[in-house]
Amino acid sequence: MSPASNLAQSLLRALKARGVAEIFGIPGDFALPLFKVIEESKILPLYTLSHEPAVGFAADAAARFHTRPSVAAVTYGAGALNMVNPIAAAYSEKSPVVVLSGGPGLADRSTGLLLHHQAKHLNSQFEIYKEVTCDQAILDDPQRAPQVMARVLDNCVNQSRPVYLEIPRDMVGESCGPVPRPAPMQAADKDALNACADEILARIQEARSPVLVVDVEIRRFALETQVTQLCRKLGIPVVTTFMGRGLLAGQKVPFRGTYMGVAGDPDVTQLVESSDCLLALGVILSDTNFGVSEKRIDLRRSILACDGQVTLGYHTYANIPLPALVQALNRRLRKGRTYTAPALNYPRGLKANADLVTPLAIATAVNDLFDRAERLPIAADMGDCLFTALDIENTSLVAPGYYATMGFGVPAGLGVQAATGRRPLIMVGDGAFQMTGWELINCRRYGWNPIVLLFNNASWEMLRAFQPESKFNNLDDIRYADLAVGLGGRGHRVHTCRDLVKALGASVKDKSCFQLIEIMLPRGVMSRTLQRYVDGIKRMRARK
Ligand code: S1T
Ligand code: MG
Repeated sequence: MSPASNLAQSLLRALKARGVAEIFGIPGDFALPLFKVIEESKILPLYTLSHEPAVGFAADAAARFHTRPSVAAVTYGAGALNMVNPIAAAYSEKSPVVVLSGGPGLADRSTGLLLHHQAKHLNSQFEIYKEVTCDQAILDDPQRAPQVMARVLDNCVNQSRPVYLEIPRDMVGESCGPVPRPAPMQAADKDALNACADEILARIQEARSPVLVVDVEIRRFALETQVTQLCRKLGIPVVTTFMGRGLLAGQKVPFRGTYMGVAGDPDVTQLVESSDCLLALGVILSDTNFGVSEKRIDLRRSILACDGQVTLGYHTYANIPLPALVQALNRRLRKGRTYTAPALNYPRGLKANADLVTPLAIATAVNDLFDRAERLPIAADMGDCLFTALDIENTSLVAPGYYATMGFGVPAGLGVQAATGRRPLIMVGDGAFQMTGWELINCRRYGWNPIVLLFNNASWEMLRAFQPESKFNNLDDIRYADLAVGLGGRGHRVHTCRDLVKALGASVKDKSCFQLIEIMLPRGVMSRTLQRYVDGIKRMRARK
């Protein structure tokens, strides 16, 4: 238990005790007292950005890389309601973001006047955040606050989902007791856990072609080491989902690639869709993960371990947390089958010639860069840049692979650098860059120097792929590279593979500021994965 302090200090200490390492935020009058304590207490570093969506995306990406919560602090109404979309993405993709919002004080609530920043009711914001968080509270009672904070923050950690805390501005300075220490996840029932683990291994033993599918919960609960061990012991083929891209990167496991149904590598699709026993660990059963499949996967023959339970065919074991299950499986297993995965052939060796750049050339150039220089963590936005990332060797990556919101890329990259100190590679389309690319103006203040690959096809190309006749998909060519200097960075506009290799080389060397590599792509040219994705969707729709 830590020394008594005011409510905001108790909250900051409780966040730190749960592994939080930074706060992203934009203040406002309802949040000024809170931000004053954040800045003056120095309990956690504060990074202010320029627009609330970016605050949410940065905190989300930081939480994903930390595998621990991060914080998005905003003001009431105009701030918090501007951040609902990123928090919805964090909810869907199981990212533990703590939303701190300043709020009207008791005095504000009793004037009888409608308050600035207020929507329909004074609690409209609280009600709205109920839809995108797993727990919420307004800290309007300093006596009860420590227990309430502990409950909400522990739910954030144990469910790996966003939570919402509103701090009325007149509560910030109230003296408040220390917050109880973090409470661990509810333990599984021993017998149920043993029965579940035994049944899983029996099914795998009986199966002709079992396959292990790994997804985001494995990262969220920091289980990659244990799952790597499990992969080696099981000795069966391993694939990630689209959302799980980047998992087990660099680990010596029988990794076959990323399952993407009709959009993916046909060998991987065949492997997964013909398996008679899929062990899916920590999966999100989403359309982007499993919906684009030629032959619907028979989930009755699958073992689904997610959301703290395990479903096998028609029955479910409740309250089996994934960490406990992976531990139980590892404890039972000695070295099992041996399975050697065929080497994965990622494109390499881009010719620095006058050929126009294509998405595949970008992936090839990045693989060459990672081989030559250093492997950078990737933050990708929604658009063909994300599908292009499938041709980049499996590396640590954050992207909105399921919720699929644009605007994630640039702020997420800033969040990754703030959280890890590592230089990120950001991949973003021109449409998405128009939404949150401006956040690069915050790099100089914090010494961030991302390398940004901007796919400039002057188009909402992913939409054009589905509806080519629509003119509204045409965007103007803004010459983004020319803007870079004004934003505090350096710009490179490239048309040919030679330009691209040169710009990447120069960018890796120049660590003094962000590098904006604007890659000109003709409309209608897309990555092979997006092409397969679009063709597959069209085929499936035509069949209906
Ligand atoms: N608004 C937001 C915030 N997120 C979205 N995903 C969309 C709208 C819909 C949408 C797409 S893909 C896409 C839009 C507008 C175009 C993306 O354009 P750009 O960033 O330039 O990338 P590219 O040209 O590679 O497609 C998905 C289907 O929902
Ligand atoms: Mg575009």
